[in-house]
Amino acid sequence: MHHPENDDCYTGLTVNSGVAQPPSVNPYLVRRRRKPLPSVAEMVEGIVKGDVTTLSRAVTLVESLNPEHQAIAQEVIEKCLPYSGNSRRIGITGVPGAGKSTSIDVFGLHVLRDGGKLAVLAIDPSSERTKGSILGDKTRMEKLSVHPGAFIRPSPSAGSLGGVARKTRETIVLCEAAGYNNIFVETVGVGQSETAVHSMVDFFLLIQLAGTGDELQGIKRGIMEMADGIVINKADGDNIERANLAMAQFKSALRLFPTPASGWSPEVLTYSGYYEIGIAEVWKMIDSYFDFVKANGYFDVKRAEQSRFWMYETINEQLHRHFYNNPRIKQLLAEGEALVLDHRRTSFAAAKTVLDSYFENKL
Ligand SMILES: Nc1nc2c(ncn2[C@@H]2O[C@H](COP(=O)(O)OP(=O)(O)OP(=O)(O)O)[C@@H](O)[C@H]2O)c(=O)[nH]1
Ligand SMILES: [Mg+2]
Repeated sequence: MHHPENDDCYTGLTVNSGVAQPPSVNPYLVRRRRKPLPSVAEMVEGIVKGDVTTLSRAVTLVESLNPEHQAIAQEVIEKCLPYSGNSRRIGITGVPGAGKSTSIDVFGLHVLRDGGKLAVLAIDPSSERTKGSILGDKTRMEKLSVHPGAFIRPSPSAGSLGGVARKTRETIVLCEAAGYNNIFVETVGVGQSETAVHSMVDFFLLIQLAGTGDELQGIKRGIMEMADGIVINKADGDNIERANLAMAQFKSALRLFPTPASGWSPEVLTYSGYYEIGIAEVWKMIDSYFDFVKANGYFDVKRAEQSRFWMYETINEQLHRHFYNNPRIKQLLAEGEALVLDHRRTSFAAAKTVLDSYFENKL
C-alpha cells in the first residue's frame, strides 16, 4: 500500500496498512440500562428522610442540562420548599490561598460539635478550576469529608455565573429539606461570584490575609461592603503582629462605610484556621449576628428580598437563553453585526430588526 513515509528516502521505516475497525468489539454485549429515576414523590420522601444518596441524585438532576431532568428537578424543589428555610446560610469568600478550605474544615467541625448537619456548597463558574479544587478540597477538608453530618458538594460546573448560582440556590432548598441546618456556600474571591453568594446567604464572611503594605489594596470596595464579618486568617507564628495591624486597618476602613441595612456593624477578627486559634470567637460573632437580625426582623426581610431577586434572576436567565439559543436569532445577529461593523446600520436599528423579528414571529 502506498504511504508517503514508505518512500525510499526513509530507510528502515515501513508503515503497514491497517485493518478495518470491526463493527463492534463484542456483538453479544447487551448495553446495560441505567437505573431508572425514582419518581418525584419517592425522591421527595427520600430527601425529607435525610437519605444522602437520594439527595445527591436530586442535586445531580438540578445540575443537569437535560430539559427532562430539569423539569423533574423543578418539581422536586417545589415539593421540598415547605421543608426548607430552617437553616443558617453562611457565605464564605476569600482570594485563592486565603485558607477557605482549611477554615471550612475547622469551622464545620465547630458548628457540628453539638450535633446538627452541615452542607458545604460552592459557586465557582470557572469549570476549569473546579476540577482542580475538588481534589484540593478533598484533602484540605479531610475531617469534614468523613464526618457523617457533613454533605460536601463541589460547584456545579460550566455555564454562566447566573446559571451556576441558581443551581446552588436550588441545592440549598434540597439540603435544607434533608435536614441540613447549617449551609456554607464557598466562593473564590476574585470577581462577580461574591454578589451571587451574597444574594443567597444570611451572613457573608470575608476571609482576608495580612500582607505587606496597604492591606486594603486589591479588595474591591463592593465586596467589603457586602461583608457582615471580616476575618484575618493565618494569625499564627510570626504573622500575628501583621494580622493585628491588618485588623486595625480594616476596622478603620469600615468606619467610613455607612451602616448597612441590617443595622449590624461588621466586625473584624483575627484567627488561624490551620492552628485552630480563635475559631470559637469567630463563631461567637456569627451567633451574635443571627441573634441581632432575628430580633430586629432583618433576617426575614433579607430572605424575602432574596426570593424576589431569584425570581427575576431566573426569568432573566431563561429569557436570555431562549433568545440567544434560537438558530434564527443567531443568524439575524450575525447579519446585523456585520452591517454595524461595516457602518451600514446603526447599532440601534440593527438591534431593533432582531428584536422585532423575535417578538413578531414568536420565535
Ligand atoms: N500558617 C497558616 N497557613 C494556613 C492557614 N490556613 C491555611 N493555610 C495554608 O494556606 C494554603 C491555602 O489554604 P487553602 O485552605 O487551600 O486555601 P483556599 O482559600 O481554599 O484556596 P483555593 O481553594 O485555592 O481558593 C494551604 O497551604 C494551607 O495549609 C493558617 O491558619 N495558618
Ligand atoms: Mg479551596
